[in-house]
Amino acid sequence: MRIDKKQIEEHNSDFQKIHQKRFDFATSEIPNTEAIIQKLIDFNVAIPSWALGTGGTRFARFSGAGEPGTLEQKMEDVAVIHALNNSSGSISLHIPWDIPSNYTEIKNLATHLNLKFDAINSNTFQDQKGQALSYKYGSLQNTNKAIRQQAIQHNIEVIQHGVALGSKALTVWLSDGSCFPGQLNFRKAFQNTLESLQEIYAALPSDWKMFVEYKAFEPNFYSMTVGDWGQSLLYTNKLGPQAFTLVDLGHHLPNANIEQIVALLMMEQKLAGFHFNDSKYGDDDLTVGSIKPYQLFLIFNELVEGMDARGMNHATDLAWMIDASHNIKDPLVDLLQSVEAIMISYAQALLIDRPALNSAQENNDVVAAQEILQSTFRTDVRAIVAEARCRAGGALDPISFYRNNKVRASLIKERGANTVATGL
Ligand code: RM4
Ligand code: MN
Ligand code: MN
Repeated sequence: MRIDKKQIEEHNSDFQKIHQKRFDFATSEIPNTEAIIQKLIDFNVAIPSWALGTGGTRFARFSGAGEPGTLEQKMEDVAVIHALNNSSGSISLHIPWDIPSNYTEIKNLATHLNLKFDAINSNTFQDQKGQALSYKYGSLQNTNKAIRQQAIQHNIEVIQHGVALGSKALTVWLSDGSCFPGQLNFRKAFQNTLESLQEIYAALPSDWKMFVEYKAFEPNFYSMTVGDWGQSLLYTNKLGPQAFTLVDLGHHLPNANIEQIVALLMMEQKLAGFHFNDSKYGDDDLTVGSIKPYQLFLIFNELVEGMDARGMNHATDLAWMIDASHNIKDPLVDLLQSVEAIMISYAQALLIDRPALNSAQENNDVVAAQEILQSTFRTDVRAIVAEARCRAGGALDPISFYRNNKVRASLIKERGANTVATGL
C-alpha cells in the first residue's frame, strides 16, 4: 500500500481554505512562525516496528485486521505514516522479531520508501524458541555466567544486524530484577550487569551509541536492576562516552518529575533521547499526549532550553522514538496522533519567550514564570504544525486523509483480515 502524492494534493486542496484561515490567525498571534516551521520540517520521530500491530494487555489481545505480517509490511506501514506527516522517516527494529532475511533487499526497500533505520533493540526479556538457556531469572544480571554470555552474545548479534542496515545505536532494555525480597544480591546483580554491558559496549562500532533504558517495575515487581535514571546513569557513566540514558515516559513511578530528570541528564551530556508514550498508572504505552499533555510540554521546554544551551541540533543530536502499544485503536491512526502531539509540544516549546522566562527565574518572579509557560501551553499551534507538514509534502489533516481514503480497508484487502504482527 503506497500513498499517492496526487491523493495528498487533492486532500490538501480540499482543506486549504479552512487551513489558511487558521494559519493566518496563528501567524498574526505568534512571532517567528517561519523559524518554527523550518524546525518542525526538520524534526523526525522514529516509529517502533513493534507498534504496528494491535498490542495486548496482559489479559487479551484483540487483533486488528490487515496487520503487517513481515518486516517489509511493517516498513510499508511506517512509509504510510511518513507520507502523511513527513515526520516519521525512520523505523526502530526489535531483534529477533525483525531479523531481515535479505539485507540488500531490505535496504533497497528502505531507500525506495525513503526510510532510515533508527536505534535497534535487543530482547533478553523473553525466551525464544530453541533457546539453550532461560532468562527466567534475568539475563545480563544472571548468577549463571553461561546465561549472561548468551545474553551478551545476543546483543552483539543485534549490533551486527544494525551495522548491516545502517543503524547507529543499540537500545538495551532489561527486564532483569527480582520479584521477592531476598531473591537477589543487589550489588552482585549490578556488578554482573555492568560487566555484561561492558562486553557489549566493547563490541560497539566507534560511531555507535548505546542507550540504556530504565524502568521502575514490571515484569519484576520487587526490584529492577536498571530501575531508574540514577541506576541507568551509574551504568552509562561507568561504560563511557558512547553510552547514554534513555527515557521512556511510561517507565517512572507515579508523579515523577520527568522534566527535571531530562534537564539533569542533558546537563551531564548523558541523555540518549526518548521513548514517547503516555500513561495514567504505569507502563501503559498510551498515545503520546493523551493523558498528560502539560507534562509533555514541560519536557519539551527543558529539551529546547537544554539543547540550545549546548548548541545542539534539535533534529539529530538526541534520539526521538515512540514506544507505544495500541490495544483498541488502529495502530497507524494512534501513531499519527502521537507524532502530532509531539510536534505540537515541540512547537510550543520553541515559542516560549526564553529571555522573559530567564529573567522571571532570576528575579524569583514565580507568577511571571508560570504565566509564560501556561500561556504558551494554551496557544493553539496546530495550524503551524499543519503548515509545516504540508510544505514538506504531507497532508494537512493526516487522520482525515487516512479515514476518508480508507487506508485500513486497502491494507486489509492486500493482507487479509487475519494477519498478526510480531511483538508483544
Ligand atoms: C519495554 C520497553 C522497551 C521495549 C519493550 C517491548 O517495556 O519499553 O523499550 O523494547 O517494552
Ligand atoms: Mn521503551
Ligand atoms: Mn515500556
